[in-house]
Amino acid sequence: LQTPASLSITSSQEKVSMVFRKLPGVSASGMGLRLSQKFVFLLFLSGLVTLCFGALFFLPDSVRLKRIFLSKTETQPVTVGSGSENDAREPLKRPKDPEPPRGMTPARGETSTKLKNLSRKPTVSREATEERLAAGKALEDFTLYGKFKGCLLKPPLGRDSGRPADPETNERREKVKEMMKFSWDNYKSYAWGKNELRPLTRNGHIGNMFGGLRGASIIDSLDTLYIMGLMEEYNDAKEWVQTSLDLNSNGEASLFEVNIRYVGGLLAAYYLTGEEMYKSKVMELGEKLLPAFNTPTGIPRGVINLGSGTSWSWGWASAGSSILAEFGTLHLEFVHLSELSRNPIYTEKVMNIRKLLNKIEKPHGLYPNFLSPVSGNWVQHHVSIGGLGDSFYEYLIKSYLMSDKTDEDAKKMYYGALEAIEANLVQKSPGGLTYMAEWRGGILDHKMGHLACFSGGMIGIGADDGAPEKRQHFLDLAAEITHTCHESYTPTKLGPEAFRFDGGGEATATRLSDRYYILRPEVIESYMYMWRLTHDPKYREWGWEAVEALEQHCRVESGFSGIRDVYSMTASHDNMQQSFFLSETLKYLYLLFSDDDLLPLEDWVFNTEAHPLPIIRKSCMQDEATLGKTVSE
Ligand code: DMJ
Repeated sequence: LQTPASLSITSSQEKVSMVFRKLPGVSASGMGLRLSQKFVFLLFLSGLVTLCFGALFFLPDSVRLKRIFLSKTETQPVTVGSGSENDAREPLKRPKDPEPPRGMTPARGETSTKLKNLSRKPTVSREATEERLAAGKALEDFTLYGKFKGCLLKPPLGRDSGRPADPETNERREKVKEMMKFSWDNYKSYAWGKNELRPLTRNGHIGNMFGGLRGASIIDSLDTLYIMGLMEEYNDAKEWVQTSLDLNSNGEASLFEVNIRYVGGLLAAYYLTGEEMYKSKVMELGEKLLPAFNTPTGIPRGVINLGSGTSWSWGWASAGSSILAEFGTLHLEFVHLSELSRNPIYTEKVMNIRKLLNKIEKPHGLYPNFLSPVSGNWVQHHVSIGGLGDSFYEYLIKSYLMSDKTDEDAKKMYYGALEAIEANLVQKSPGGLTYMAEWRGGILDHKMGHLACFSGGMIGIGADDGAPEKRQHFLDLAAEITHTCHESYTPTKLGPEAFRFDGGGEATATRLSDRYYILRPEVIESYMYMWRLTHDPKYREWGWEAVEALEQHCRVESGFSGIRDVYSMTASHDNMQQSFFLSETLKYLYLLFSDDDLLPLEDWVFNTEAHPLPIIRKSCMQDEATLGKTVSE
């Protein structure tokens, strides 16, 4: 059987023999044989040459043969510039790595990113130029961070990370560290990347406060893990921020919550570690918050869509108003955003709020909780040192302290507000307890929220800068408020959400709906400040009571949970481990049992979520000599 292919071969062989038949003296078959031998030989030779040439590429650059056969550009050292012949022959020298400013060591055994970047080899391509620019920026960042470090009076972590000499105190501190590790490990096992852990159902909670941002517990824990020396856990947290914190969310966020937890948490992580990654993340986030200020008065609204920038007021806030504790709790973080970005816009935004509040008439010198972002007028006359008002007052005194005591307006506003509070809100109960009532258009509501218990610490840290004749009085007032809040912690030794001083009650929750405790920090926060200010051992004892109570009533198999009734010895858990438990409650307890040189108050202020921000020493930062300065570790 003949296939069409075999037919075609036969026909071409016939064509060749027809050609060879025309050459005289050579038989067609003999001539074809010799030609095909030559052809095979030539093929072999050319293959050999190709192989040898190819092999040249595998020789080391120093072999002469290689330099002869291969072009110069591939083997010569890279050169830059159009200088003299001599210059051209010089291999490009690596720019000398800048010496780290004295006193600036990479964070806790890590090589910081900026140092790694600075030591990378440059090339002459476009990438090289970009790399050089990046290196220049890294150097600038490095310098900025070095300057900030040089302006601290003391090392942030103290002589020995705040380890107390007294063995019992140290044991207590270790216990708090164990509680942090336990909370963190369970969050990591069951809720990694979500906002909070639900410890009973062992899953994660996302909620709707952060506009689609995730990992609130991670961001809130960064600095706590770091100061406790839980480095493995800190590194997991850092890696998550680096690889998984997605700021391109498109949801509705509380401007206040995102600011105090995310902006505050990232800023603190940057200042403690010098990791540029935190800085660039917080810059990106800060920009997304700016559209909230686009209102007729510049007073931001409470809710912002992080994607579109559209903002609006909370549905529950009367007549589309903004909340004092929300727009009044941006100052510390925004001033630091301006510091780091060298862009004044953030400071301008919060200064504008300050200006309006300063100008507007205040009933009896008090600041009501609701203000219209459109008209700039108060909407209701409800005044409270607790929820809706609280951290506005806190940020006044802390703005003054954070400015290295140069922000005189903040100081004036703070002491003015405190005077009005004392005149109108501060009360003594029949049993002799000092408390802060709430004020509704002149009528007092004799109730104090757990949130208002932060005010013991606030009045304490501001005591020393008040008028000389008032200093002792302020310190006494701070101690009295803290004492009242401690009194509310009974019988479980945990405190209710709100307690009253009327109807025969003394710091007692009379309504069932006020009896819950959601792992809040405020009372413990005041213990910490009062300990630092007075060293009265009772504050450490009270803190230890709280640790034991948390262990007994809030610790469950897979984390810590809030409870529904602080008056019941059989706990009913709310199944939520709040992120502020990791950021604030456990941090303040840890600081309470540490030496005062861990995050010393001479250098740091804590934002309202307990994230430490450094005091800005403007004149020191501008001083050329600062970079070489150091504080002894
Ligand atoms: C925290 O998020 C902050 O302290 C805020 O200022 C008020 N409430 C919680 C903790 O209770």
